Amino acid sequence: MTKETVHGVLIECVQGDIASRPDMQAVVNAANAQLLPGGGVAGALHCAAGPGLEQECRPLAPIRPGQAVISGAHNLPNEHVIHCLGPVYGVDEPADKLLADCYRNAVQLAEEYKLASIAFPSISTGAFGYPKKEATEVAFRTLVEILPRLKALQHIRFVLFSAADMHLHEDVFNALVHEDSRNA
Ligand code: AR6
Repeated sequence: MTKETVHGVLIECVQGDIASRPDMQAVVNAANAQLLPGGGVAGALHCAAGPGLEQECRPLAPIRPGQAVISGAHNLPNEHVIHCLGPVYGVDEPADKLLADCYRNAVQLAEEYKLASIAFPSISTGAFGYPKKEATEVAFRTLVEILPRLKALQHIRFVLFSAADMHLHEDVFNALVHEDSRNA
């Protein structure tokens, strides 16, 4: 597990299920356009949240690739769910910009709601087929760029399902943070 404070924000990568993060104010959903339960992260979050989440989301749908919307967390142990629609790899273009928009828009919503902590899954890297290393680089590059401007957020956590995905995130993050500090 990697933990490092960058520009006053604690960034960490942990292995596990994003639906059981009781110490985070917001969890991010790798959603579908209709904000329906689905599989993967969306399935796990809706299952733990209960039917109230689907009901609350209905009028917020559909969303476009790169967009983020916020809801309550219902039976999840959090205050909010931020739903992002990642790009379907090879279909929604430019994929890197749309994926970056997801992270940027999710963080912006967290800031608007004055949330101190947010947990992200690796958006688009499951059913949507985005290559994991490239997606991880987009995620961290986007976040590292906006860290200096954050006011409310103090803690960003990546929750990765597999040990391999966690190590990939650690490696990409460490490389990028050291590149960032060399350029500072
Ligand atoms: N906790 C953390 N990470 C998870 C979990 C979990 N419970 N479950 C899967 N992952 P995906 P996408 C990882 O498919 O690619 C859904 O059906 C997974 O290994 O959830 O953005 C929706 O309804 C992968 O690395 O999201 C959409 O239709 C990553 O989370 C579509 O999939 C994202 O996998 C969204 O596809």
